[in-house]
Amino acid sequence: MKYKVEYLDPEDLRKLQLDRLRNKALQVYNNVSYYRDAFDRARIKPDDLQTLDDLRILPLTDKETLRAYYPFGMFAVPMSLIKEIHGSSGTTGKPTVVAYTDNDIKVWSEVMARSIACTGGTYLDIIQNAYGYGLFTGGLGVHYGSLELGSAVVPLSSGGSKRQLQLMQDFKTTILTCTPSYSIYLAEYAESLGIDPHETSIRIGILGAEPWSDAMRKQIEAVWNIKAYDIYGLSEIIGPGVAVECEGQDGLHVWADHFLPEIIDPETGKPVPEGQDGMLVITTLTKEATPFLRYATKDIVSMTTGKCPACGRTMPRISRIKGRTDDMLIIRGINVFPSQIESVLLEIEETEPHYQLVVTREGALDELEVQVEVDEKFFSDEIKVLESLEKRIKREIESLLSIAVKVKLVEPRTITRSEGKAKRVIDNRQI
Ligand code: DLL
Repeated sequence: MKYKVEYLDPEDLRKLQLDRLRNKALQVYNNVSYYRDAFDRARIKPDDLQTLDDLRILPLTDKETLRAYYPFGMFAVPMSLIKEIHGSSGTTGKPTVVAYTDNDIKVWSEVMARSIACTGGTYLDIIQNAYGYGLFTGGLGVHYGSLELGSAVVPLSSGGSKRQLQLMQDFKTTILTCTPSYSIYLAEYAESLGIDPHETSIRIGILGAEPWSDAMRKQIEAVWNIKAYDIYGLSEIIGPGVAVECEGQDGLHVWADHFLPEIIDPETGKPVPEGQDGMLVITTLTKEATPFLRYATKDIVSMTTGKCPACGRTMPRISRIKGRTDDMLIIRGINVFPSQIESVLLEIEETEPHYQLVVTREGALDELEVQVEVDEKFFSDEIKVLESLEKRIKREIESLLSIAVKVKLVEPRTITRSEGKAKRVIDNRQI
């Protein structure tokens, strides 16, 4: 299946984008107080957006904005039109909230169907979907895309590796969708059970939600004997399906008829020249429930325009995600901000606000250890007391983050103090 829009002449694409941008600007101006204020402060009206570049006069929106308007203050339509609500990690205890109308789900299904098709998937494929179903957008995003494309989706969600392998063999699934690190873990687990990953019917991996490298791609392709493609997205924009690789495996095509990309210098806010690294900023051109103008993804990429030599699509390509401008970590596909952990620790009387997060990759899976100093008053040699405190902290953090963590209590004044910014994170993963 080929979506013609993916091959639009660049001039026609710009016209379509401008037309959609002007409509969207009017919608948010009329319905979202945050954007009305932003336009008023810039002393412009939506109608003054005469070119795509005119957008730059508006400020960036980010997770902090969403936090300030938690939970529904950024909605641009009445609740009666909202059909689904998702969330992503906020910087502290509360998630960022995003919503979908009927049409938003249609667009999401379309961009995900296009993404699966872009990697070579068709209606004949059986998709083993091992992204988590829930508030996280990975599971349902792939699910909707598969329905739209006409392939068969097996909604396994994340985890349950034994069952994943059993059904993979019995159902002869042909596409695996999960995080890249889980795909490696699953292959290793298969081998440990005496199952040869080469003997399965998997032919394509559509992998994302966390950073990975070309070296990891080679490893995954070799261990499974498949083609592994990078898929990118974020809840605030729609979920997975913002950008994906084609057979060229040289950059991810951004579905720019729905998501208008800009690459800016995160320090100055100025656009960076083509091919240079900067922060990806996205404007949703068609989203109805939670449309965002100039959403700061905090992801560092470079962008290339022009017809793709491999597939002929004219949609711009972004590089792999090269890093972040903030301190967000992704542990087993789940976004974690040190400030979230801090907010838990500050509530616990027995600990000091001195902590460090140590991230390692054990085999293919990420481990997060939270080391925290115990208050002198409470520090006791009684192992039982310390163990129960450790367990309590672990429980609290795990219930906020939904991932397993290790907690290690350390003696007062043992975590290295810094004279400047505290070094909260030691990331020992080699990705
Ligand atoms: O991770 C959506 C998604 C699901 C994408 C399944 C791909 C596959 P969030 O939980 O909101 O949404 O996290 C978004 O994850 O800003 C990036 O920092 C990171 N991320 C997503 N895809 C990739 C990728 C989903 N392919 C945040 N490579 C983004 C590197 C990625 N980082």
